[in-house]
Amino acid sequence: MRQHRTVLLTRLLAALILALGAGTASAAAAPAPAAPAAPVPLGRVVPVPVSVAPAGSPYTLGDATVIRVDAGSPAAQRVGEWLAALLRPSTGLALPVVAGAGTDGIQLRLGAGDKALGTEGYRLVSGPGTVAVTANAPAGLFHGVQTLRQLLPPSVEERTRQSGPWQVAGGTVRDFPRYPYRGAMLDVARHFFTVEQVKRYVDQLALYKINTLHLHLSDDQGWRIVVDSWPRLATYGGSTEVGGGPGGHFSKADYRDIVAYAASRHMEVVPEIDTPGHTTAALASYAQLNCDGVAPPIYTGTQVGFSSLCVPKAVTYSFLDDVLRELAAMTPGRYLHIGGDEAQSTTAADYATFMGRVQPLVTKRGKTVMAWHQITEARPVAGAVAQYWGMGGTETKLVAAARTGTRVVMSPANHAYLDMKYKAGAPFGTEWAGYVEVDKSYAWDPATLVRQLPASAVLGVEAPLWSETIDNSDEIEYLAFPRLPGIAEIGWSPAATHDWSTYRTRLAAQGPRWDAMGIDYYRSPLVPWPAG
Ligand code: IFG
Repeated sequence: MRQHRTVLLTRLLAALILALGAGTASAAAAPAPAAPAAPVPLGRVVPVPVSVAPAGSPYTLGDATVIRVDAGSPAAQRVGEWLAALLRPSTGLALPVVAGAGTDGIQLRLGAGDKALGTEGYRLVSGPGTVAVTANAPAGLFHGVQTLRQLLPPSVEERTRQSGPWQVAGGTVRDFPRYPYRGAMLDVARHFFTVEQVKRYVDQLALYKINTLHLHLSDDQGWRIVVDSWPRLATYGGSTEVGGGPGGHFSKADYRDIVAYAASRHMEVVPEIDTPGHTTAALASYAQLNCDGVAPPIYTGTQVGFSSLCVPKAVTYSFLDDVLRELAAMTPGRYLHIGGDEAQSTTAADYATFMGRVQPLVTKRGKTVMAWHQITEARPVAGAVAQYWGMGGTETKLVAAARTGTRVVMSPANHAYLDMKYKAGAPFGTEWAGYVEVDKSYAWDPATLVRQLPASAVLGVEAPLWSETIDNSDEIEYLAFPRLPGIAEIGWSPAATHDWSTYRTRLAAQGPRWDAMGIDYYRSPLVPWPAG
């Protein structure tokens, strides 16, 4: 009996659902008009701006939109052309770049009359008739344009025609960086990366207002830059890499190409020749550089700390003088990085002697010494920059050096090393500094990371990507995204804005943009990525 009643009830329920379904079906016949996609909210930008004041209606790009730049500023013109090249394919709009007056369209204006913006800050004002980016210098225009880019739909990153509307939310953004040095390092020594692969990474860094590209050009496994006075460094020292692959090297023209490309994205290149350790590729290229006069084979493994230039030999310093002379001549940037890390095969006394003799080879050419923070075991010259790669806590020698003028770039290995695995078993990366999921890479403050370090000594931040375990762009992108944007935010945005719970939603909104850019990112389960 129960069975029978159940069947009846089920049938009745089914009939009821059908009837209702039919009812709603008729209602669905007249679908509500699709609401126009709301523009990206003004504050949904990475790095988060200093101040955001939503107001009024959005600016809508259209056929008549012109990109207006100040007359007489080639640099502003180049920012306009860069923006036009980004927007034309996806919007299908002409977007002519016009020098001169005009108060409509997309305006890129210098002379912001707001000193607090510095050279990299900007103001963006968006409303129905115009969206205007104003800055004190072209770099500020370029960074303001990255914000404008992020306020447009992610589909603007596509290289084929997309449907709009192309709107920029109404209101005002006022923005400028917390730190002047916001860097990313690419290790082209363990595995070699081509000029094109470096340029692709530069373009991805520019979206997050990174302004410094540090290239790790030499190590035990490879020497990656031509030095005319020591030609075997590149031809032999660059002939392999971790795992024994073909390696490679940059010609001087390649290096100049990278420097110019980075500069066009308002990024300064910092070249690193790691010394006195991490030098097997050089020692293998020239027997006379070795204390015993015997050249070792180039190393294709991943151990560290076993090599050293020969500190007592005079040839070591004429070698480095030649290398640093040629490097300085093709580096418009302020810094030459001389490494200094993991010199476990150099005695402390020799290390101090070595650093005392090598730093002047940098400063006499008008360049600033940069080195890993172990240089504070020796005596950094005045104005030197120590790059901190510890894990926070107490660093007495670093603090002492900072108190006498050494500035510090923060690259804590347990937060900012992009070659740390996300989690156990993840592909690519290493784990000596622990696993670093995206929340951990965001969870630090450069001003308080090292106890007693004067906050005023912190020049900025840098995210190193060591390449023992990667050798192509997809793998760079898997490790760099989604962690790099958070480190860029730590370098740019006010400390008061630092909050994982709000950051993670802004980060999630970057996912569709990376999809459109073809960035092969790690979809961390900690981020509420949009569906679809
Ligand atoms: N430490 C070494 C790097 C690289 C890295 C990998 C520094 C300064 C471990 N030195 O980091 O050469 O091997 O995570």
